[in-house]
Amino acid sequence: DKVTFPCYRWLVGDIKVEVRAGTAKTLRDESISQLLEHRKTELQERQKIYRWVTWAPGIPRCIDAKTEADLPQDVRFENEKRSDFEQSLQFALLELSLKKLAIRFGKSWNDLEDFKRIFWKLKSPISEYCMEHWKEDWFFGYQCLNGSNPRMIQKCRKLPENFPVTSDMVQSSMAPRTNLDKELKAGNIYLLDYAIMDGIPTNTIKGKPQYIAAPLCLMYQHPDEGLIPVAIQLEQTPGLDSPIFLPRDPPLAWLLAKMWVRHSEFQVFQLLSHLLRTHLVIEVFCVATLRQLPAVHPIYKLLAPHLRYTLEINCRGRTQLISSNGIFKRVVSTGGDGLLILAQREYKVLTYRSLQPHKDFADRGVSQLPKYFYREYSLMLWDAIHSFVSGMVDLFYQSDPDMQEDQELQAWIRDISQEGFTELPNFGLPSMLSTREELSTLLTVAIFTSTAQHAATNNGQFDWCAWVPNTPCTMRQPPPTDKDAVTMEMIMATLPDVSQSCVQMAITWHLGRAQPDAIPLGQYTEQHFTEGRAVELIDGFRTELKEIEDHILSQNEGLELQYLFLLPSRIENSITI
Ligand code: OYP
Repeated sequence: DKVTFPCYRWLVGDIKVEVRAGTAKTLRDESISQLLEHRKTELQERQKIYRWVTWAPGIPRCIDAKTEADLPQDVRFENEKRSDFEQSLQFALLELSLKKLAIRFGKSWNDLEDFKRIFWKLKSPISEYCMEHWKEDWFFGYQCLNGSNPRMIQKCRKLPENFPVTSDMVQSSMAPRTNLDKELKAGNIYLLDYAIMDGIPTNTIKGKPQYIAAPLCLMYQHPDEGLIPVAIQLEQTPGLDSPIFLPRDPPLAWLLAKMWVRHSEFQVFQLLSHLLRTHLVIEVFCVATLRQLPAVHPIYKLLAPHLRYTLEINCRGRTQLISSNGIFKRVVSTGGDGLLILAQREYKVLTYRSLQPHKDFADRGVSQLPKYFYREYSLMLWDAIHSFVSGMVDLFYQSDPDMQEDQELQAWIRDISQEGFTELPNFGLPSMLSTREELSTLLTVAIFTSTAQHAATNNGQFDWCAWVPNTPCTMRQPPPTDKDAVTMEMIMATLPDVSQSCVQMAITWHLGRAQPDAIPLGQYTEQHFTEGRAVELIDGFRTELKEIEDHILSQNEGLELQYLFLLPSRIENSITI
């Protein structure tokens, strides 16, 4: 009898050796008692080394490891990745300390133009474009659709009660022969609402308080100008101290109001869209998969490539980025208690639905917005991943009962919903899988989030944040209350100082740049599957990705501002940074 072997991996010195002979098997396919035994011990071993821990209450649980050094070798960075990560960070930080010195011994820091003096060497075509155009209203609108946080904008059918914009206020922004009421009815009005920022405690940096606002911003889909902001209120409670800023106000007042919106955007983008909704969500899948699925299990084989390096980067994030003396504490307004409270608020309202792009766009009412490249491409990618994953699921489970009976799989989903996403009664993910379609959707969420969604949020961060006034990480003065009193002096006193700006540039460069050892979406370098039909499905998936690649490239040809963050060849197969 031919015996098929489970996956073996071991270390020779520092080198990981893998042998993946054998076909994928669910529990019921396993007939040899020795191999059944092996499956059991493998899981027992893994559950001993991969344990859940509550790093902080009210956010997803994560891997029990104080630092990355506590992680088993199997899930650590390989040497090349580690030295590159550490060197790139050193390089960026050194670069910027030189800049700081240059400025300290140079002229003073008193005009927006001065930001140019730290804007050398580390730059990119989009960040330079941003420096030229960041003041323009259409560019502000463009970033709501195709910037780093393309999930904030929502349809506005009725003005919120706490945002008393009148028709008169915005009339001069409207196209001829229309008004706010008509446009609300026509579905051309949208909203950015940062209510979640309201009352978040602020950081104190070198003894100086930092400031946070909770803006509302009304957007209009103008027939000629595209999506533009038409009114901004910086606090949730209207009143004399929180005027509604308009494009026809003194230019510096309107500009500062937009900067305040973009400052909220920095926080929501980095902590909620990026950290919580990609890194931390995927970590739950990492831990559950390692604990509950043996390496021969088809779902383990399917997911493993999409979970590579995520535990280590998240450990590094917890110790160096969001820890009590990390980067956030040192330079960001939400550093300290703020970031956790913000993440907890978002976690409370996090839904499984919102991780599924078709549903998310429908719920936000943004399906009609033109030139929403993020929407178009992410739907294509979702569909391609979903059809690939469904093929795989149908290959290994002939029927729904077949899947229901897989005890390992059911333990896996229980681990995800009960151990990972704890304290989340309204998340909407069942703790038992009944149909193959439910399984395919769940796997598509995991793969889409660890690939496309992470690329869309992570990869543009340098492009959109390097020109600091466009997306400031902190604000050093309170929001303006008097439109006529806004001066350049006040703007410079509000924006991040030289050293905060330098750190923002260094870290976003470090995280946003292309990774040297990246494995692109759909490229499976370790051959987990050997079955003919599985290999065919992988090939089919790659062909679809190639078509999406060509489509995106041809659609972007000649565009002044290209949207290439979702180009399949630039999407990594897992969250590694
Ligand atoms: C880990 O010590 C990560 O310099 C980034 O974290 C940077 C370091 C370590 C090194 C920090 C050091 C990655 C995982 C993650 C995540 C998502 C959130 C990213 C937020 C980036 C914020 C940039 C802040 C600029 C001021």
